[in-house]
Amino acid sequence: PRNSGTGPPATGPPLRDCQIPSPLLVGPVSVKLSSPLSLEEIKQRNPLVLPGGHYRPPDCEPRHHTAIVVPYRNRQIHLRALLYHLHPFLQRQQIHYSIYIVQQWGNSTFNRAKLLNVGVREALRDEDWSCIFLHDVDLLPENDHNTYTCHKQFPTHLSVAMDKFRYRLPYTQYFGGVSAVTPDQYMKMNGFPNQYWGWGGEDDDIAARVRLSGMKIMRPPVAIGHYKMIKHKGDRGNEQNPRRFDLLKRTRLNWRSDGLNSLTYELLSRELEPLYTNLTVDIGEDP
Ligand code: UDH
Ligand code: NGS
Repeated sequence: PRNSGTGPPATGPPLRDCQIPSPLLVGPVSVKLSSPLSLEEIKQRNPLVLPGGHYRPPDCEPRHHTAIVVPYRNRQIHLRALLYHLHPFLQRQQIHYSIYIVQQWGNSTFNRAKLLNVGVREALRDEDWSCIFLHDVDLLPENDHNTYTCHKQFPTHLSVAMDKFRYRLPYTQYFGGVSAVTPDQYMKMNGFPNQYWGWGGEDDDIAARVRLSGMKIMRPPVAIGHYKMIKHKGDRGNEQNPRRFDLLKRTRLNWRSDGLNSLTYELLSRELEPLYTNLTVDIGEDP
């Protein structure tokens, strides 16, 4: 297998385990949004990141193995801002990680949750990740004590205090933005719905699946779950989904049959870019 694995590097003496918490953490960071650097410049600032956006702490054995999955189409500027912030952020946390950009091919209506399903499946073909992050491209974490690791038992919602919601949850069940699952938790909830084409509701469906599969949602304290959202208008091809309320009424009936076990797609390409793995995928269209 391609698996470079969760074990120590093949050569050299064994490393000591990374410390908890990481001594490199700085706490709150100020997030600059204007004119992100070029990909080339970001690469230069992150010399230890390997092709595909892969990183492993050089001088200790990481305790965490996290895949970051980003649903994506046509958000170049946001992507650069995310990579600029996230690479140093994750390196300060001394995590072994990779960043996967799951790009929806074509012009059919955007489907965030289905892209996330694809990302999870493809990431797990690479490595035995212990944690999978589901990360919107326009959200930048503002405090590195918000660790990008998973809770053993339950899914986690990380973006609990976004600037656009005046640094608090918009509503208790909100699960949008940035969340995380272990492969086991993901399987238990049968992944995410494939049927939400367009904006809205898919995150509420995912939150409902967590509950329906007998789990609950973990969250960091509001004081550290701070995120800045890069402001933007709604995207062409991601108009509000008029069916989202009807779909949400049926989550209880549908979650066992729609999800990971009904996922179909065609992977068109898989490229190891200097700062991320680029998956381009045909996920079909709203029937
Ligand atoms: N995304 C893309 N490209 C698109 C659409 C969505 O990459 O064309 C991804 C991206 O990762 C984004 C995520 O899907 O962060 C969620 O989409 P969003 O940013 O549109 O959703 P959000 O709720 O913002 O964060 C909505 C702003 C417009 C609201 C219009 C409906 N009231
Ligand atoms: C809810 C949506 C969620 C969305 C949240 C925040 O109403 O998908 O608003 O939206 N649920 C439904 O539409 C059923 S936001 O303020 O970010 O545009 O995430």
